[in-house]
Amino acid sequence: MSSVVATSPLTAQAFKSSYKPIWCPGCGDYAVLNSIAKAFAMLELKPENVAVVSGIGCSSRIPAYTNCYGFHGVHGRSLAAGSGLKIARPDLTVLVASGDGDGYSIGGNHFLHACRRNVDLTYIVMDNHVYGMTKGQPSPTTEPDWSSKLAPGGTGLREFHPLVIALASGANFVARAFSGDPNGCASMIAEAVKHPGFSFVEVLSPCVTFRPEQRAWKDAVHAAPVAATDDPGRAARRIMSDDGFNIGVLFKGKRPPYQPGPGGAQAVSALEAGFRLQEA
Ligand SMILES: Cc1ncc(C[n+]2csc(CCOP(=O)(O)OP(=O)(O)O)c2C)c(N)n1
Ligand code: SF4
Repeated sequence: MSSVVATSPLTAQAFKSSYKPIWCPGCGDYAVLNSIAKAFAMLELKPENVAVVSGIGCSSRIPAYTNCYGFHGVHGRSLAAGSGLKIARPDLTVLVASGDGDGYSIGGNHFLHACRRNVDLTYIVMDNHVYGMTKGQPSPTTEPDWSSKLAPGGTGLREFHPLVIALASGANFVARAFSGDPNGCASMIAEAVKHPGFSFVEVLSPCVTFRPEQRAWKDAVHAAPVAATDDPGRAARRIMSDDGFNIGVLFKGKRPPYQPGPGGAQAVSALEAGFRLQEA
């Protein structure tokens, strides 16, 4: 008689590795890690079917803290690696993680073209409006008048507007989440993973060391007053005029995800063959 082994869905803990994060106590990234693990559990994924890809920064340490396949690459290139991986291995769920410095500055060009390509992956940016890992330089999302030791008097530069740029460039799902609401953040990440094409979730995640005033974000955030739209123009107008603290799914598009043609699939197999290790 054959026995039936019941398999129950995995818990969020099963998606975490045994490495203890070395983030500063109180850093928002702890909660983002929890939300990502929770989202994978909600979706009943398995760690061996998920790849987490990142660049460089405190936020980009995330792959090591998950139990999934991981790639901690070079600064600003996470989307190039993640897009290539998804094209070569469409069976995997690919989540790319970044910070505002990694993703919008050195990686800004990749961001535009990843939105345009619409490869079916999820892009999470932990935005703390500062370069945390390299000790507090202003990033593209830093407020122009934020004065610090490294930028006395502020940069005077207008902030980069990631959500609007994502919409203008063709992202198929755009949301803003807050690390201080881990359940809401987990649900948004799960929705982003399920949505076809390039899904972008900007997570406000305070850097308590270089931007301690961001602890007040918990009082500033509020639910977006309107439901997600499928009209990118309308979504962009709303986001341009909001206060930067509207939390929710803001845009759900209908663009079909990128599909490599037969030539592309053949090129990937030829590349794989070229890189295959020869037996001694
Ligand atoms: C090519 C290159 N340039 C610069 C650096 C230095 N560097 C490492 S992390 C980082 C900024 C990270 O900031 P962000 O992405 O906002 O992440 P956070 O640490 O705030 O999470 C920089 C400039 C690098 N590692 N490689
Ligand atoms: S420096 Fe900032 S972003 Fe980096 S771990 Fe510390 S609190 Fe987090």
